Amino acid sequence: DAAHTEMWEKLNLDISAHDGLLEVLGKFYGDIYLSQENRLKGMEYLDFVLSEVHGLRIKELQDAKAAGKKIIGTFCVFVPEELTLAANAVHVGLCSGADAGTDEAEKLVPRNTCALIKSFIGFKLARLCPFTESCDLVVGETTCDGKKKAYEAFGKLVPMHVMEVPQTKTMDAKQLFKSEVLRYKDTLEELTGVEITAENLQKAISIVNEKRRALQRLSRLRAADPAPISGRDALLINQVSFYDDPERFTQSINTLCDQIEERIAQGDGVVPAGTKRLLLSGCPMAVPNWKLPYVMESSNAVIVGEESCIGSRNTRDLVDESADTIEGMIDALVERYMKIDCACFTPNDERMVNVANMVNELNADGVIHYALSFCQPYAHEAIKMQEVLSEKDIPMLSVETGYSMEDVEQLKTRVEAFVEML
Ligand code: BJ8
Repeated sequence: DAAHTEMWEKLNLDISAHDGLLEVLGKFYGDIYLSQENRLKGMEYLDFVLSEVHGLRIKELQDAKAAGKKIIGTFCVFVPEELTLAANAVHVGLCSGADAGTDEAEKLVPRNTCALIKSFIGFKLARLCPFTESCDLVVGETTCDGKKKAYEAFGKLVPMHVMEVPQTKTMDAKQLFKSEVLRYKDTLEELTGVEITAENLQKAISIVNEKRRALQRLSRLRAADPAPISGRDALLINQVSFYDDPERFTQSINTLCDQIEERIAQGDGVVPAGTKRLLLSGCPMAVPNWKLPYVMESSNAVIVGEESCIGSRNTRDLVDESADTIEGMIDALVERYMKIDCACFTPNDERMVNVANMVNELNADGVIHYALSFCQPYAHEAIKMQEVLSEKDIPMLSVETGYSMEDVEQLKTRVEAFVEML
């Protein structure tokens, strides 16, 4: 509507390109989401949030800014949301799940860079993302080579802070990460003028833990057969968890989980009992990267878990809440964040253990490993995971793909053949 357009103009978006994006997104969402049968009533909240993701949610961010709050954008689950919230700032994940401005982006990063990186650069250069344009600070991190080098170019386009994330989990590495957590705390305090205290940090830790608890509850409920919720919907929930207001989000997910419990008690599901169950494992899937989940769930299978940063890798571990001093809380944050089993670490054996555990807990019949094309860390781990899982007789299919729709048919043929042999 007119008020939204005015807001987008103020954010200096390219209005006609942005209109085009929303149209494509709306159509894509209709085909992949709204066409599903037996959807839970509680998903209406998610449909609403998604339909207003560039509208009402951006309005909320603008209102927050007008009230003096700062907006922090992130690309990785290593950036502690707890500190952002403690500094009374808003923490949002910047999506990067669609091709946009690719030609321009390829002037700043090599062509053989993963689609996620090209996407956040392309969205910025094409002036398409109201979240990026709303940010007072974007926080990057030294995870994969692609991202850390891309931030050198991206940092010329937006105000940036880059956290050094270590590549191993030794005591020294933890110490390094702790100093980076403290440096991020200082940066936030300077930006917001808010001092991070034991009191506001404790509250923030509890808010984020509650969000993770609600998502853990959702994950556990997906062990039921028939599957009570589609993988697409569960992915959407995890995606929305990165930009919705955390307390409102937690409440709506708990309401949705109540509905799921009722459904399970009645023996109902989104698919018939006995439908083949798949675990999706690998790179994060940012909005609107729904291609592979859609292909999987149109191949006589249902996704029962996402081993990904937009999924269990972000929700599995909670921050210990027993500390009552700021030092103790910072240590608890460091402990928790250094458990993340990102493929950028070496070694990263715990990820293999976590995937096998998820297969068991969720009664999955097989794993589809997903690496974005040109993503070195996850492509390496695909090979390792194939080995580890085959020793346990867990079937796995390794998929490498980007955001384009060109390979949908080919993917479908491979996924169908995999499901058939389960
Ligand atoms: S903690 S997974 S969010 S780094 S797909 S940009 S790895 S080349 S996203 Fe990640 Fe943090 Fe790790 Fe999670 Fe590089 Fe691969 Fe691209 Fe990737």
